[in-house]
Amino acid sequence: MQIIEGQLLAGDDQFAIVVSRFNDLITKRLLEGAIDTLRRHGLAESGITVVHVPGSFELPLIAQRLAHGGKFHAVICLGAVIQGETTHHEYINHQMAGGILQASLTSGVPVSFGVLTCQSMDQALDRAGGKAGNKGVEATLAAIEMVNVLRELSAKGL
Ligand code: INI
Repeated sequence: MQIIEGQLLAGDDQFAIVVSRFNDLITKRLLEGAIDTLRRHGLAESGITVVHVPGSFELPLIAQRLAHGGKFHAVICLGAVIQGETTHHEYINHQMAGGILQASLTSGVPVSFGVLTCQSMDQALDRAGGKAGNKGVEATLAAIEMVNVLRELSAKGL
């Protein structure tokens, strides 16, 4: 039996973080969590690039460009979509999530999904460093692990 796992070491890799300005009370906290997690897992400052975009709807285009550019080992997308009185959020969520996945699948580069999709600001605060953790940390750990899973697969010729 062979078991392949990715270590949680960021080492000399290059990570891009794409973060939405919309709901920046929340996204600033996601960004802090993401940067702190990269540092704690051994990444040098020179390995971190942060790109700001207006809203979550804009995340896929920039993620796709960065993932296809050949400079980054992974891209971390951060945003917060909070339900309003209309169905606007549904259109953003579906297209944005699909676009982020597409950026990853078409490039072969891990693009992680650190976007909160909540019913209220309180739910978002809970998930941006509050009692339910920090989605930015979670998405960053997933990105680090995926970089290393892909590296392990390549090392084994798989
Ligand atoms: N963008 C968000 O990131 N979160 C939201 O909650 C949100 N809402 O609710 O409208 C939002 N809208 C902006 C959107 O992402 C685009 O920036 C805008 O439509 C321009 O393309």
